[in-house]
Amino acid sequence: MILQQYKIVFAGAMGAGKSAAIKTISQIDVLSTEALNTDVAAHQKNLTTVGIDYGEIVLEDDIKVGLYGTPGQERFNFMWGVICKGALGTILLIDHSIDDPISALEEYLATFQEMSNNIIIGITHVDEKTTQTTSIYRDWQQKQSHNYPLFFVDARVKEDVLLMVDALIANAEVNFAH
Ligand SMILES: Nc1nc2c(ncn2[C@@H]2O[C@H](COP(=O)(O)OP(=O)(O)OP(=O)(O)O)[C@@H](O)[C@H]2O)c(=O)[nH]1
Ligand SMILES: [Mg+2]
Repeated sequence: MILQQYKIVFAGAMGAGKSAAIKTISQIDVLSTEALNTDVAAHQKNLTTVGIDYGEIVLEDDIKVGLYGTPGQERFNFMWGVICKGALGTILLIDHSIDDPISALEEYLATFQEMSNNIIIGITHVDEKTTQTTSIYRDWQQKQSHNYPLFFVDARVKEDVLLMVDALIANAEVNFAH
């Protein structure tokens, strides 16, 4: 029997791995809205999400989780608020291999803080970058008044994505249960 149903949002910039993360853990065929990428200046990849990705996973205790992926491109930012409505929280994915991941993190965090008070940060593509150290995130966290849980993950790895989903649900249970 399905006892509870949650909605979780995957957010973050183009190519961070939102669609990949949903495909990695979804137990149903993902409903995706990927189209040919015409913005190669922003990212080289072939496909980009232009609507909503949707997947589902049933966790222990029969908790059914709807997985919603946002389109990363700024031109679709009008959709972000709509997708976040009623969500348990947001998993914000940041691509470590881009030029200035801290600026991207700050920008996306500022935007999604307006729509969600339960946020988990996932730093992706860590395996790709050798020149930039991951200690930039620890330094950044030390300057913040509010510390969001932050994980180094690979969106293609099931355990990594599930770790973030579990953290988001645990966070909601601890902070927003009353
Ligand atoms: N090497 C590496 N590749 C990754 C990692 N995470 C995701 N990827 C790959 O990076 C690409 C990310 O693409 P998407 O999942 O389409 O990115 P997205 O965030 O949905 O992007 P938009 O829909 O364009 O906003 C995919 O090819 C993934 O397989 C990672 O940690 N390391
Ligand atoms: Mg996508």
